Amino acid sequence: MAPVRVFGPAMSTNVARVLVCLEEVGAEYEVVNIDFKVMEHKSPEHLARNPFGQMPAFQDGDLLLFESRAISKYVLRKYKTDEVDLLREGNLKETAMVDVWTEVDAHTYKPALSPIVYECIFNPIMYGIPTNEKVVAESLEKLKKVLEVYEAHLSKHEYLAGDFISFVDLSQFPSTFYFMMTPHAVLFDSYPHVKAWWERLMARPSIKKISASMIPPKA
Ligand code: GTB
Repeated sequence: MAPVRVFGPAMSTNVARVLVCLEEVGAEYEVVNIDFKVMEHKSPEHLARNPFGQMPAFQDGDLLLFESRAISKYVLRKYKTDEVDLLREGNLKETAMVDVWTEVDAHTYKPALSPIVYECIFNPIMYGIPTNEKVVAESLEKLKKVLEVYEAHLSKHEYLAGDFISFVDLSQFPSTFYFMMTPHAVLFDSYPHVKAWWERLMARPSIKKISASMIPPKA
């Protein structure tokens, strides 16, 4: 059977989210690069895969999907085994905690952290646009409030949804990885349980492998 296909560059955070899930479950997959710089994501071919002209898109036979969290969940369900169940769907309470922290990731953590990544990494390195320090300062204040909650939570649990690795931890890896490349990475030193959680994630073979292909190209 043909391997599943992921459309988009690994250096894109939403693509990396899907790739790390594919690695965790040991699936065979193919990455089809989509060239940002020539706006290939807005081409008719890519719009047929993702009508919003965004990355990633995903293909499994005649099934086409977009939205990285939905794709990741499809992957984790398709390749789930008794040993690897990263959505914890066999346990109602654990699934609920995965859902809670997936919402936190999408609506609280990422919105606080992403502007810092754009301003300090993507804009200056890829597009030669200088960092807007006002945006960074405002986002850092928001991020500190989020990290205070994470610190309290991770002082009681090894991972976000409980004492088990799950999709939500993997989901937060791509933007956190880029944040750790910014001059503001030292912020995590003030939150020792968050820092230890991050180090546990970075020790995973799946994350080591995908993060190696996430270095942004220079403008
Ligand atoms: N909710 C969607 C999902 O989770 O899949 C969001 C998808 C999304 O925003 N994808 C981005 C995209 O396609 C790429 S990942 N943006 C183009 C567009 O919206 O037109 C985020 C990203 C953006 C930019 C860089 N960069 O400059 O290097 C890297 C990563």
